[in-house]
Formats: sequence, structure tokens, C-alpha cells
Amino acid sequence: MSRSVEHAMAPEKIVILTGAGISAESGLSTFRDADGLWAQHRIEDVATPEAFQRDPARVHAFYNARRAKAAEVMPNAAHHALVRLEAEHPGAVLIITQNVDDLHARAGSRNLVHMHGRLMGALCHACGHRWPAPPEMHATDPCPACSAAQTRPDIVWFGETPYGAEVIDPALAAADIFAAIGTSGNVYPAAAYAQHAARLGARTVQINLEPASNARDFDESHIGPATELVPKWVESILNR
Ligand code: BJW
Repeated sequence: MSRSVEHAMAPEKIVILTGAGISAESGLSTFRDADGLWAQHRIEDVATPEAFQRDPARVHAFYNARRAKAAEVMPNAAHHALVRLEAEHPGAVLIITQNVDDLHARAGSRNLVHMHGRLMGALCHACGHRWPAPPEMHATDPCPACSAAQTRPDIVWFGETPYGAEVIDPALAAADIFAAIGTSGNVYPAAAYAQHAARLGARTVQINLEPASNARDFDESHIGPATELVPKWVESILNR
């Protein structure tokens, strides 16, 4: 029996995966678009633990600039629509974001997992202590807990384990609807969530400027800008 029949009377559980495209219209760069971050920086120079070991100042400069930019911009209509969904939908709504900006939280989303970490967080490479990041970070900043001078941004780099699996895995298994918004479907494990959720019974929805690399994993596609399509999609869910 499909989950929708089995739980015909239960409020639907909605899991939403967001990526850089949801913040693009706020003014933040995506990664893989023609003018994206990976057109200006090599992943191997700024987004791996090896890069940080080799040249921590270069990695900090990359994230200090992005932290400053993120602090200048505002959540957009797509972020706000997801806050409305969480407030008005009678079932559970979980947002899993790959974004390290804080625009979902600043818009007011509460049930939120930052699977790739947060620009606004600092992490001690020596003892694992976390604390709020100052606007400008340096590797030599002493850890408030152990005083080691091995401060890094609290970001999940390639080869590191994403955060939140203990929340994400059961949510995907229980989801009635899985929606991916503004993500190209190139980075795992997030890129596998749609297929995983579909196999476990969810209806899958993609909202993106162009079909994602994993487009075949979606039952429904809405192609266009997030600020236009996410509020419409939320309206359609709330008015069913
Ligand atoms: C709009 C729009 C608008 C524009 N409206 N839309 C399996 C197979 C192959 C490889 C692997 C695998 N499993 C693991 C790997 C290795 C690796 C990986 O995926 N490599 C690939 C390159 C192949 N993954 C990892 O290493 C991950 N760790 C891991 O898997 O650990 C093992 C493990 C797994 C599970 C459990 C336990 C252990 C870690 C990945 C870390 C990713 N880090 C980055 C950088 C750090 C964060 C940061 O600096 O911000 O995270 S990479 C970068 O890509 C960033 C993003 O979060 C991530 C995803 O990018 P996103 O959001 O999709 O952005 P874009 O630019 O790609 O796409 C934007 C989209 O928006 C586009 O489609 C546009 O069209 C659209 N758009 N404007 C709507 N207005």
C-alpha cells in the first residue's frame, strides 16, 4: 500500500532540500552556474581539509568574504514561503539546507538542518569545540575551550561527513513529499535523497532554474526562479 493511501487521513510529512539557487535572488553566488564560485576558485584550493592544512589563510579569506556578503543580504520570497509552509501546514515540515548562509533561519524557519555547516560557526580543529564565528576569522584565533590555534570555519568540506544524518535519515524514510529547491544534484549524499525518498514512498518535486543532474528522480518539476515558483508551490500545498 502506498504511503499516501496508508496515511490518507494523516497530515503529510514534507521534507525540503535546499541549495544555493534558493539564495541566488538574495544576491549570493551559486557554485556551478557560469558565474558561480567554482568558476572563480578551485575546489581543491578552498573546500577540502587538505586545502585548509596547506593554506589556512587562503581558505579563511574565501569564507571571510562569503560571511561578509551573507551578512549584507536578506532572505527572499522563497525563504519566506517556506516559513509560511512550516507555520500553516498541519504536518511536519523539515528543511535540510546545503547552504552555509543563515537566510532560512533569519526568515524564521525553525525545523532546519545545516548539513554542510554554517558560515556563522567556528570549529576548533584540535578539540572539536564550536562557537559563533566573528566576522573575520583566522586560523591563529585561539579556541575558547582549549586555546589551540587551529580555528576553522564550521563547514563540511569534500571528504568530510555531512551533519544531521540522525535527523535526515528518519525524515526521508517517513516523508510523504520530498522537494528539492535550487540545487544542481551534483553533490552527495544530498543528490541521492530524492531517489532514496521516492523508493521509500515519497512524491518527489523539483523546483529549479533548470533541470538538475538528478532530474529523473523527480515526479514533478517546476522550472523557473525560486522567488516565483516556491510561493506558488507552497500556496498549492496549503490549498489542497
Ligand atoms: C536557481 C536559481 C534561482 C540558480 N531559482 N534555482 C557518491 C558518488 C560520487 C561522489 C560521492 C558520493 N558520495 C560522496 C561523494 C564525494 C563528494 C561528492 O559528492 N562529490 C561530487 C563532486 C561527485 N561528497 C562529499 O565529499 C560529502 N561527504 C561525504 O559524502 O561524506 C561521506 C558520507 C556520506 C554520508 C554519510 C556519511 C559519510 C561532503 C560534501 C561537502 C560539500 N561541500 C560544498 C562546499 C562547502 C560548503 C560551502 O563552502 O558553501 O557544499 S560543495 C558545494 O556544493 C556546497 C554546496 O552546498 C554543494 C551543493 O551545491 P548546490 O547547492 O547544488 O549549488 P549549485 O551551484 O551546484 O546549484 C545551484 C542550482 O540552483 C543550479 O541547478 C541552478 O540552476 C539553480 N538556480 N539560480 C532556482 N533563482
